Amino acid sequence: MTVRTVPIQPFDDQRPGTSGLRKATRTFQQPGYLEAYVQAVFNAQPIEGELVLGGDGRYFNVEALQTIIRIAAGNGVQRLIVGRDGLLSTPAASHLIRSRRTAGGLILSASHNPGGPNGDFGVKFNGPNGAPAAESVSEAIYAATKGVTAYRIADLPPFDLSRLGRQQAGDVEVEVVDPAADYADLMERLFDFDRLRGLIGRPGFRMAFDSMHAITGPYATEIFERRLGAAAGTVIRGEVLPDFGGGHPDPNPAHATALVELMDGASPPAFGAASDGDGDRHLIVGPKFVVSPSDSLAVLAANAELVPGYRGRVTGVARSMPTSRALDVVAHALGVPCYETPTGWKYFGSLLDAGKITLCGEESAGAGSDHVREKDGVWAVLFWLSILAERELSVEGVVREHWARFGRHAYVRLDFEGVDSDRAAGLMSALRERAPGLAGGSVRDRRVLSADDFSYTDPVNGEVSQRQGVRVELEGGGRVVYRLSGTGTSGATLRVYLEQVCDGAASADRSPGELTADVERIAAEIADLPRFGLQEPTHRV
Ligand code: VG1
Ligand code: CO
Repeated sequence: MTVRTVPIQPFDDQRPGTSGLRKATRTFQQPGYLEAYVQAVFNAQPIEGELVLGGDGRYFNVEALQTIIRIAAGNGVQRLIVGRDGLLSTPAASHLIRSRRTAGGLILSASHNPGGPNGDFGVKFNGPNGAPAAESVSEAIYAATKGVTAYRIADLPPFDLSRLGRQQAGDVEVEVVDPAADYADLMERLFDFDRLRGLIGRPGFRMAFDSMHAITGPYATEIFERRLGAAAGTVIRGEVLPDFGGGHPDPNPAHATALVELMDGASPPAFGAASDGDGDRHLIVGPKFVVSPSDSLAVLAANAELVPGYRGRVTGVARSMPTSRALDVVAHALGVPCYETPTGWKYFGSLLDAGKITLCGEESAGAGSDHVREKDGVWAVLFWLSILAERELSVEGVVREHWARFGRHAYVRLDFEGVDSDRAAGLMSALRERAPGLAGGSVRDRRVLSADDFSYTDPVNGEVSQRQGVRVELEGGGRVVYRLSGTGTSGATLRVYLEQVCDGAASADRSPGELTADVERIAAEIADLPRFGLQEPTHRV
C-alpha cells in the first residue's frame, strides 16, 4: 500500500464548535480542507485500533468517507467499521464505538443544519467511550489544525459501501455494517418491546414518526414498523435524501411543520414525533399539543421507574445550563443530584462515565442516557411510548399531570439569526460587563436575584469552561440566559432563553409565549436588544 505525504497550507478557521467542525459544504469541498482537518484529528489524537465511520447521509457524505478511509489508512488505521451506504446516526455510531471497543469514530454531520451543495457539512470526533471529544481534546485538535503542514493518504481504490461484510484493500480492512441492527438490539434491551407492541396494536392507536428525510428513516422503519408492528406509513419522510428534501431537519414546530400540521388536523394520530438530521434530537407532539423539550426531559426522568432499563438505577441527572429547571425539581423529588453543564453533549461524557448521572438533556430537544454517550432521538421516542403504555394517559395528559405535580416551567427560546458577528460579540461583552451589577437591583419592577457569566468546573476531571453564557435569575421564578450559538456557519446567532416558573394547574391552558412575556420584556431591556437592531427574533421555539 503506497502512502503519500501531501504538503498543505493550514486553514485558520478549523476550530470545532458546540458539536465538531461545522462549515458550509462548499468550504469543506475546497481542495485539502477536509484532509487537513482529519489529519489534525490524527495528529492531536493518534488512533490505535479500529475506527467507526458514518454520517447522516447528507450531500458529500460518501465522498468524504472515502477520503477519510484513505487518510485513516495513511495514518496507520488498519480496521474501520462503516455504516452501509455511509449511514450511521450519531447515537448508533456512539453505540458501535462502545460495543465494538474501538478507538473512536468520526461522524459526518451538521445535525440540524440544512444539507446539500448550498447547505452545511460537518465532522465530529468521538473518543473510545463513544462521547464527543471533550473540550480539551477539541482545543488540541484546533491547535493541531494550525500546524498541519501535510496529510498522509493511502492510495486505495474506493470501497463498496453498499455491500455488507468485510473488504480488504492494501493494509486496510473495512467492515460494512447494517446501520440499524445493533442499535435496534440495544433498544430491545432497554425497553419492553412486548408492552410497546401492545400499545401500538391497541385499536385506535396510531402514531407518526417524521424522519424529515434524514438519518432516522432506516432506524425508525426497522424499530417502529418492523419490530414493533406499527402500520406501514407510520414513518413519514423516511427516505434519506442528500438535501433532506430541501428542508431544515430540526425537530421543532418552526421546522417540523408537516408533523405539527398533521397533529393539529382532523383525526390526528395519538402520538407524533420527529428527529433531526443525525438522529440525536426528538420532538414529541400529541393531538394539538407540542411538548416543550425541557419538559420532555423532566418527564423522562420522572417516569424512569416505568422503563426496565432504568428502573431503580437513576443515580443522578444533568441538564445544560440554558435548559429549564424543570429537571431540577424532579431530581429533588427523586432525591438524586442534578448537574448543570455548558451547552453541548461533550460535557455530559465524564459524568456518564463516572456513573454520576444516568439521564441528561438539553432544551434543544436532546435527551439521552448512559446507554450511549450522545443524545438519542429514537430512544427518547421509545421512552415516551413506554410511558404511554404504562400510564394510560395521552401525551397532553402526561404533561399536564407533570405540571400539576412538579409545577410548570414555561419556556421559550428566541433565536436571532444572521446577526453581524462583531455586533453580536459587542452585545455579549456589554452584557458580561453589566451582569454583575444587576444582582440586588430591579429591572421593570422585578428584583434580580443573581446575574453572572456561567463558568463550569467538571466535577470528575476538574476541567474549567468559562464564558458559557450570561444568566440572570429573577424574583418569582423568572430566568433569562443569553449565549451565542456554536453551530452556525454564517454570521452569528444570538439565543435568548426565557423561563418562568408557574403554578402547573392554573397555567395549564396558557401558552408559553404568554407566560414568558414579562421575562421577555425584561430580557430585551437588560441586553438593550433594540439598540442592537434586534426587535423580532427569527424564530421562537
Ligand atoms: C445547538 C444546541 C445545543 C446542541 C448543539 C448540537 O448548539 O443549542 O444544545 O448540543 O446544537 O446539537 P448551539 O451552540 O447552536 O446553541 V446537534 O443535534 O447539532 O448535534
Ligand atoms: Co443532531
